[in-house]
Amino acid sequence: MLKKITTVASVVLLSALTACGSGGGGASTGSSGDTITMGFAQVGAESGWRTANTKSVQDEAKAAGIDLKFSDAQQKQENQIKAIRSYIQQKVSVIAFSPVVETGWDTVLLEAKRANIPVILTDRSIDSDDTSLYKTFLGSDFVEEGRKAGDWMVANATGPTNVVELQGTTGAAPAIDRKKGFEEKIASKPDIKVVASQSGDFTRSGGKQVMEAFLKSQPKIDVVYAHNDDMGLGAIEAIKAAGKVPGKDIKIITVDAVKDGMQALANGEINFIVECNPLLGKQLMDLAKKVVAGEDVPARVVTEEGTFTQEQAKAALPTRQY
Ligand code: GYE
Repeated sequence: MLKKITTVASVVLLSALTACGSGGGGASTGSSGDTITMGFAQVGAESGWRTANTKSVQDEAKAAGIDLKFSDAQQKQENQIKAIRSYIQQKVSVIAFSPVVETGWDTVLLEAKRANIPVILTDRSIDSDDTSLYKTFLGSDFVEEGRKAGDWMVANATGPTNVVELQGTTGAAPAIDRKKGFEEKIASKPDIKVVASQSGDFTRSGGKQVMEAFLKSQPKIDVVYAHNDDMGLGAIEAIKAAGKVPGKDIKIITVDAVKDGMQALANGEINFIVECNPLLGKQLMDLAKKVVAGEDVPARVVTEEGTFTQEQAKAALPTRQY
């Protein structure tokens, strides 16, 4: 601890020197004293999950006394990179972000590393060989979520089953991994076929649009596997508009278990939801405090989550937080 403070103090001194005597002021770095400043580069506001996640981060930062600088990248990597660069310039104590896609982060994260600003990945991970670019990754096991969806499919398929898949954002960890886990589980059942698979970008309108196209191009659809509730809810609209009954004529599996999804599940329009917990704020702030204090943190923190059937959704809804 003491050693860390000394290291950080010399960094502050160094940056003060390189600032060419620009006359005091300076950002509140965790190092300069009490307040930890966190720069948080959020993906966007694409889904109910994201809204709940943002609220959790904002509420818990406040509760922890952490000064939060928050940006919304509108699902664009370039915006997230810009936000991270600006946090580096502002000399925040810690940067946390949820990478919109998996690849292409090494350069900007190296800049953060050189500036001695620790980075925490939250919700989504990156695909990089250099694990020294971040301190920890807090979030769900998306492959496992895909497996849970696949298990339900295998257990509930009766005869030949045509599945259409609504993928999340192209290149995003949850889209890649939820696809992978599902495919792994249905591989043993040649009767279950994914006949079409396309990205709906994790949004309701995206899910609706892609489902409309699937309904036109696919002669027989038995099941929709949507990588999140919002796209599943969009698909429900498309299915109804095509004169079919969601949950009966076409079964629906989704991931997230946010309120609107759970309501549709309880109403019988969705058949199964795999839970993905967006309430990461508390754990994130705890990790941030440790990282800024130079304490060791586990390289990976996995969130605990379950699954919901229609009956379980009815029971859980009244006390659901998000
Ligand atoms: O499932 C989806 C959101 O990264 C886990 O992003 C998150 C996913 C979530 O848009 O609804």
